[in-house]
Amino acid sequence: MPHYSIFTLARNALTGHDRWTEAWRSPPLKPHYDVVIVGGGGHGLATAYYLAKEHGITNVAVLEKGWIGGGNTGRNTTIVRSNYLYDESAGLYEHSLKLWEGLTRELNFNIMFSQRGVMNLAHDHHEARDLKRRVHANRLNGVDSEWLDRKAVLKFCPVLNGDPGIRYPVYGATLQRRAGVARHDAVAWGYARGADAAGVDIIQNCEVTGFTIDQGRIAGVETTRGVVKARKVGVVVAGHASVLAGMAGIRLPIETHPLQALVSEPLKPILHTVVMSNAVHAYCSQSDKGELVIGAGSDLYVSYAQRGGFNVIEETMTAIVEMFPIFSRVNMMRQWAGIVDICPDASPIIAKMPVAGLYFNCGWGTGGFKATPGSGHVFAHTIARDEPHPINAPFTLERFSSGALVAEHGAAAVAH
Ligand code: FAD
Ligand code: PYC
Repeated sequence: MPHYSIFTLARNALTGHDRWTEAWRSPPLKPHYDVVIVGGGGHGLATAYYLAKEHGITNVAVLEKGWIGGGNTGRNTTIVRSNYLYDESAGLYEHSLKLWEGLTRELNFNIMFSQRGVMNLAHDHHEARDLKRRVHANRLNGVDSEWLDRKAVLKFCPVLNGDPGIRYPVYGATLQRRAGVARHDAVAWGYARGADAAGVDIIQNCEVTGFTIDQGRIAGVETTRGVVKARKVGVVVAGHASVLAGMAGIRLPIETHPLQALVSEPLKPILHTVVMSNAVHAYCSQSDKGELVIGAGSDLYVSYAQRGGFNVIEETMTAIVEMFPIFSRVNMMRQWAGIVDICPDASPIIAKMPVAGLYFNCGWGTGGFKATPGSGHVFAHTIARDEPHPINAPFTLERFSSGALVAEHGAAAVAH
């Protein structure tokens, strides 16, 4: 029995991190699986979990080139909301939000889901009109959404700068009260533990380097640990989808950009909600550890560097200090970037590919964390039944030739 310090026990109790995450080691790789999932982020692990739980498919391997949850799942700012404009997106993200609401109980793992509300600020009349339109669209889709005028915004979040003379004064905001934040790595660990318990093999340090395709049908994957045969392969590798698709001879309409975030030193509780602003390209919340979690706009250039440009952070901090002058003397502790896959319509692809038995789930861009449970749920359905779930049916690859886009750019409320 290993010895645990009081600090470890306290952290485990607070974060849901338990002995499983410390004691667990990758099992040996088998030569053949019914399904191989490439990518051990939250989406890949959730897919494996639902394949086992909802479809009884347990001869499954999740192959991860690094460590589970070490990609965008462990690098994001954890905002969970479903206030998207279009019916297709509202259906997808609301499905996910409903799963979030029961996830700690479902996984018996504290994912620290905190429905503290997400506000999207409007700084002028035009933004207000746009955001009000979204409130109405959300309500028509059964998604909770409210419009707050300037006075109500400042009452709800008094640390915001209420000075009407600043560059971007607060004009009003939308508020989704059921939205909030969760603990990012706990989501990966919770799904991993659930999948592992159902018999799924989770293999870390195993990079997929190619696909075996036999007469137009997937037959397996090539990896840094040898060839693995599989009847079906699901690929969920945020930031690297076009690289993997290229290995199968498929061209995806995706661009890859760094997206940055940073956290401050821990503070006593000061910000009880999530505040986002499209216009100033910044957003902020406070983690349960007390750190301010601050996100930036995405870097404009295409890159795979998990670092990002300094100019973006400078602009973000200028915006944050203007929005919250009270934070102007807080020290920033850590900064990083993740690599996000962006589709031209800012919506994901969750679909069958032209190679039989091959499925891709990608293109979540800057907003896929919130989708983790819903994405895994519908992707498992798509793989198990070889046809989309009604919720992901619109999110095809063909929409880029048919024109049936789900154009969420600007409507997704993200400051990128
Ligand atoms: P990942 O967690 O990246 O998992 C993919 C995995 O695939 C990685 O672990 C990687 O190592 C692995 N992989 C890659 N290539 C291979 C290979 N060849 N073989 C095997 N494995 C491979 N979304 C929100 O909803 N809310 C937010 O607040 C938010 N904030 C963000 C802030 C930042 C700074 C960033 C970078 C992203 C943010 N996102 C947010 C987006 C969100 O993080 C992602 O959309 C989501 O986490 C993607 O999850 P995933 O499981 O698909 O990807
Ligand atoms: O989709 O809400 C979001 C988001 C916030 C920060 C990055 N993405």
